[in-house]
Amino acid sequence: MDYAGVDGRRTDEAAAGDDEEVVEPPAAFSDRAVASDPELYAAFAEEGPEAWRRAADLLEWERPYETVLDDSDPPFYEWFPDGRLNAAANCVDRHLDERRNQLAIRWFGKRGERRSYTYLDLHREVNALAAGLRELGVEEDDVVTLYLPMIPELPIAMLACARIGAPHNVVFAGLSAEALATRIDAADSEYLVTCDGYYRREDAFNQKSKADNARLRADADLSATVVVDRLGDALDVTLGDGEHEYEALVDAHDGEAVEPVARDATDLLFVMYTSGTTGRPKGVEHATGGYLSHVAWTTRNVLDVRPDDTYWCAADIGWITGHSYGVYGPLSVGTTTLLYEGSPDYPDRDRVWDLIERNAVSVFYTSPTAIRSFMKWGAEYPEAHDLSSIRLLGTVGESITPKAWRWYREHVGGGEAPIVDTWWQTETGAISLATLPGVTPMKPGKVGPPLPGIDARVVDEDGEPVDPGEPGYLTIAAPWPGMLRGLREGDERYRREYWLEGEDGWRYRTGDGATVDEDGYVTILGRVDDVINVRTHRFNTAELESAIVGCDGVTEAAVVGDDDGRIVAYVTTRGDVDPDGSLREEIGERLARAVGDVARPDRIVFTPDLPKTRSGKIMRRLLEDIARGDEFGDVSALRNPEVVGEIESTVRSE
Ligand code: 6R9
Repeated sequence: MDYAGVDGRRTDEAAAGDDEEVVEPPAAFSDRAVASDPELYAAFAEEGPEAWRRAADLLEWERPYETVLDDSDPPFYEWFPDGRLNAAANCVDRHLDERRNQLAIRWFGKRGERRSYTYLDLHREVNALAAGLRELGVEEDDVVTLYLPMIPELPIAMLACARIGAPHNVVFAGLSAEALATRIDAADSEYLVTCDGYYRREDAFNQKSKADNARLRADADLSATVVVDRLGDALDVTLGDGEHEYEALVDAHDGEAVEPVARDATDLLFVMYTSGTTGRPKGVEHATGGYLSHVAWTTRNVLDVRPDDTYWCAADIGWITGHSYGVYGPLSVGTTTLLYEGSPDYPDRDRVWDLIERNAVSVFYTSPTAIRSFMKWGAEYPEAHDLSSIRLLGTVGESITPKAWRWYREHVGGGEAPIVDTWWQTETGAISLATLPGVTPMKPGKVGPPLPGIDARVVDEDGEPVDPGEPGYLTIAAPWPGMLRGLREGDERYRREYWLEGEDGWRYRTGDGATVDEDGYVTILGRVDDVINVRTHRFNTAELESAIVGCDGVTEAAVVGDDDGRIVAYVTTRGDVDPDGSLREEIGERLARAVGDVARPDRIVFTPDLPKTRSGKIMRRLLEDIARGDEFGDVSALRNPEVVGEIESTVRSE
């Protein structure tokens, strides 16, 4: 099989922890859980793709689907292909009869501001903006780029696009002008929604000037830009030709009704750029029907969310977790979702717990990176608050250690709440591996078995299942509804990037290494390709490294992530360059420009050479172990084993 190597060391470490602890779902939870039937696993296994009707039937279809899956042309699968629906109508309109005055979105801004939208408010503003976008020329299938921080206008703009059948292309607000320009061009997008700026702690930060720079760089001519006034007088932003004030646009169309456009289930709902195995980000395309079905089903059955919950997914909407579980999941099931613009430690380190208490949040979904910070700050912060409203906790983005798992349960979950460790990817669209919290026992540190209907397998180089405890590649052997429908870069790239044809059919490659235990519980070992996950952001190493190598005097670079979600860059320079000069700063600046502030390395280690295999491949795994302070194996087979000790002592001494 066409994989990079998996190494077994991590497995031994995982096995060395007392990960055999099995935690039963608490009876008080199971009794009321959305998913309470252990037969669900068997039902999905027996029924095959048809079983996913359960998910699709959570939605309202404009034209009911008859076919569940068209798999006549693998790996191009079509879910519910003859059905028609509108995603925004499913997230907004259909809740109006029962709960028009229930809160849909409760927003907390960085300056302590609050704004709340009932489903009726949301309906009104989504309609007005949809009408406004139409007036500016947006038609069905036009891609609209959204470059906004965590303010209500972001989900509203997503839904307004969905309403008129215009796929959105959300670009994380912290990405640079250059990254935005690349994504506008790659998505052939002629429309942009952005804002004047936003607050970073106390300072007003100019987002519009980044958007202006992107506009200058992009090949595409933007037909129209809509600008949200986030900062009022704090920033003086003047609008030029083709630029429109969001508030004026919405006011002008207030009260108008825009009929939701019925989309084929296979029509594009959105594109999301993410890092792949090569330097340029790739545009993952999600189809309307399959994506929304899978997201709604998992929001209910894995996150156990119901309309009367107050639910909080702390992920930024600029990434897939925020799309699926910050917007489409919660709104499709008709719950109240919290949207938080600020940072978890501002004004103080109890901000998250304060928000949970204030809003009686019942389901909280975050990342291990965040949990590690909470642990570091100390249990006194959650303990100072009444968190008894919490019924379920979730985690996503990377492996959680048994220690962090226990801390999270003890100090946030009151020692009682089940935790769902959810594995999935931008490409899978929705949660794919996790326990069903009311049914499946938990094992701290292991994500759990594949969800019902997800045929995930850990296999060796030949595609054969590995023995329990042996490392292998995580693959998915049958299509699932939330799967990407393709890549913006075309069918060939899609096939090459993700699919392998074996004797028993097509296999989706996740790019993750994993082990599986006797009970079918999967432990994720990390990526086996050149992708790193840091602070819940996903980067391609080549993308970052090529930016560093662009600095004058740098000869080579290798980028890894450490245990605390920090970016560590190992850099070699030309002999005549003084690494203690301005180079450190320059590297940070260049990464911020090329990718965004999120990509600034936390640590730069200058070294005379990088450890390489005999074939010249940089040993990133080894560098990662050094950054994490982990033990590493025998290095004698390297071309230059002598550099390892030197790098290690530099890292330790800093
Ligand atoms: C949703 C999201 C995907 C990669 C994935 C894997 C890692 C996600 C995980 C996990 C261990 C979990 N990952 N969930 N690793 N345990 N519960 O994060 O999407 O940004 O595309 O990243 O994240 O390596 O392949 P995305």
